[in-house]
Amino acid sequence: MNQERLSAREAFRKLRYGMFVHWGVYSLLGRGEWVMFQEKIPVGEYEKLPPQFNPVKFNAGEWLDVIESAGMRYLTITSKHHDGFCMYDSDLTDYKITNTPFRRDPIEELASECQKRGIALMFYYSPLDWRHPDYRGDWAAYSAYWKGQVEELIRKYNPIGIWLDGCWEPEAVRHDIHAMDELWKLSEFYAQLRAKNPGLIICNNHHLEPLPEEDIQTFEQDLPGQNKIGFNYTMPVEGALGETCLTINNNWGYHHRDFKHKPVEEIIRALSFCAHADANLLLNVGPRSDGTIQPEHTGRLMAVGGWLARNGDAIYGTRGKVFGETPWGGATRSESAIYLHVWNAPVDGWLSVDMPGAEIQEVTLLATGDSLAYDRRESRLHVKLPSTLPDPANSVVKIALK
Ligand code: H79
Repeated sequence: MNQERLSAREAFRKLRYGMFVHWGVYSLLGRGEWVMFQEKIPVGEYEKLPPQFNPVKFNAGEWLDVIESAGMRYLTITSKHHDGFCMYDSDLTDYKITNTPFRRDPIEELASECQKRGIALMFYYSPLDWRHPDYRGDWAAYSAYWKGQVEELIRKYNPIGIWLDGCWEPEAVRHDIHAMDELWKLSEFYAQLRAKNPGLIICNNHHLEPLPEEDIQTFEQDLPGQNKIGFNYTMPVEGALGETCLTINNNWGYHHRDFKHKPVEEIIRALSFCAHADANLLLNVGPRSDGTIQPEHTGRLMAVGGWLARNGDAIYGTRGKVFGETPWGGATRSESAIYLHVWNAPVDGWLSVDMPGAEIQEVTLLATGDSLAYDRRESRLHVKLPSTLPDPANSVVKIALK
């Protein structure tokens, strides 16, 4: 693996927590990003949406304010979803946001704001396309189209990487990474991208084992290794960056009747579980058609940001896979400390972990800095928790090492 790619992967892993944004003309209908498919809306009907799209309240600076106060370190946004509509100023199609009444290019505005603030930017791009006539016709022409768009996105907006979604068609390639690679010519394309951008991060949400040229293994609506919903076909593999993507309610794109917003506590648990499993969390919001993020979501994001302001040392830049399962929680580590993430405090107040060898300097509660009593017996470390913990979602114990 080339040096640029190695350092880019290290840098991506250190970010640990990002915002996923699903935003497109489907937000006008407010029934999720699959509305065209689910409600069998004909292309001609769906095409009436772009002329109504005018998100006058969109403000890239305000989105970045939310990202920063949420403690998120990167943004992955839909440049084109399965409906085929481009949210950026593409030279390869007229079906794009700069041809709506809005006229502006929000991707360009976000890219420049991210650059200003040091927030990394990735693009979601769907190679699957429900509208492009060549998709079910001239495969060579369609391949040139989608690959040209991905190259264009990289050239124009300089993202750290690309997040592809939807190479699972046709059914025959869905469970077979080699057949998928053969039909979509993925490996060949990745090599072309890397020839120009050696440090590009490549992600494909196919739910199969990552190809050698892919950097990220995704877990969609799933914590790493849990496979609760049945379409993340692989267990976490060595040598890939892990990334879980979750919706903040039950939809990716804006849904006006989805009130199942995840509690703050659940988001904190998901984030710390991912870090414990050595994976990133990409948490999604679906902004409304006026360009704003709903307050039910910004409020929750701020609260998680508050927890991160106190406990970020146990998340950013850490590595996971420190211990196996414990009854009380998980763990992460940095060069000089091990962090115990307490999700279910033991009733007797004693945490117990394997700690052979390591010389301990001090054991504290990360959020308050209060010292904790501990006891070492053989290769085990026992830490006494206080009777009231600083945070019901996750109180972190910091074991500073010598
Ligand atoms: O962009 C988001 C989803 O739209 C996309 N990936 C994430 C990041 C995605 N496309 N397909 N899938 C995920 C899996 C397929 C789910 C489906 Fe369904 C079940 C398609 C039809 C039935 C979900 C439920 C969508 C429509 C109904």
